[in-house]
Amino acid sequence: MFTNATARGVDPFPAPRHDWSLAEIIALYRQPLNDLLHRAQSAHRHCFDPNEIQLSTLLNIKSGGCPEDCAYCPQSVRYKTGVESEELMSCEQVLEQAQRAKASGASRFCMGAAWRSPKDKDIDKVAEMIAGVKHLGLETCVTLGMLRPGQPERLKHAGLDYYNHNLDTSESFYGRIISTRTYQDRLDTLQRVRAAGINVCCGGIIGMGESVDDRAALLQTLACLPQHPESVPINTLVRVTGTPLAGQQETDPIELVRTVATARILMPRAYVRLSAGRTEMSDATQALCFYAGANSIFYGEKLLTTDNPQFSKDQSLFERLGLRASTDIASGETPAVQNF
Ligand code: SAM
Ligand code: DTB
Ligand code: SF4
Repeated sequence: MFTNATARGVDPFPAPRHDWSLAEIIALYRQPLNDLLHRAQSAHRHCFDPNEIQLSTLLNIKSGGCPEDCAYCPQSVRYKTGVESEELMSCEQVLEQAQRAKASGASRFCMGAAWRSPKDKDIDKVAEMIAGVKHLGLETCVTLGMLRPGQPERLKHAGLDYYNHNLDTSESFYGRIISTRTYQDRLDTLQRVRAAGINVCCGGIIGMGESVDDRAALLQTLACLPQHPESVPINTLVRVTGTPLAGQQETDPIELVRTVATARILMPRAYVRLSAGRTEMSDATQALCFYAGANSIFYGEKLLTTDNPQFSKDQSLFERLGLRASTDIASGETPAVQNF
């Protein structure tokens, strides 16, 4: 006898929507946690293996000295955070780190640069790095700031799989965090990246003093893009001494779990990444985030300038939770060594 909803002709998982209202998202976010988690985990299981986590490794290829004023960021030249301004790394240095990431089991290698926007000669150098990383059989991702017309095409040509560019928060809270570029600037870069055929990695930060409505509005903007981002990083603010946000209150872990679960429901096919902030999170919080639908992490002992959990700590967490590293690589071979 057919009893489930699909068999009765009612698909419990209709095609992903792009028309969510703010009120609907707030209602999802605020519902009793068990109901929210159940719905998020059901959506997750419909689209993904619930025990598989995608591993991305980050490398800061150009550290510090950034002219922008993002209030959370230790790399802005405006704040005294102790982060030195460095030149762009050489291609050889980058490829050495990419080899290590591959040997550790990462499937994606993300290169970040503390730029407002890259110059054309920077694009040439980064293109060489992308081609080299791709040749190693890793997925490639870069985050270089705002891109001008024509630049995404050159990155795509070099073999770029993903471009990370975060909206960070809601449009209305945004002005409290950044004054040197507009929300629309960010949307324009995202649109150019998408038009060049590059996968979009776009998310935000929680714990900057924003309200639940701001978190819902950020998720609404992401979920109402013509195509959902393929990756959605959810960062928890890392409170770096010297930045204007250093004195923010600690983020309530339950709010993080709610944000992850809501992102999973709104963008069921996206990789939702539990991003910055994991060193300060308990194992239980991370486990709840994985249950809520997070299926990607930054793997490696450093983010850009701040610490990320030790390899051994993540390996033990994965073992205890019965999680595996995903070996899916959209564009190449699987990693040579699997640590999990
Ligand atoms: N400069 C480029 C840009 O802003 O697009 C690329 C690098 S930037 C550091 C990438 C992202 O890292 C930011 O958009 C923000 O979401 C995140 N981030 C930076 N500092 C952070 C912090 N202290 N805590 C959490 N996330 C942070
Ligand atoms: C993203 O969403 N988070 C990463 C990556 N994209 C580039 C960066 C987190 C940075 C945390 C602070 C730091 O280490 O400087
Ligand atoms: Fe610069 Fe990016 Fe940091 Fe903003 S987030 S200050 S643009 S490095």
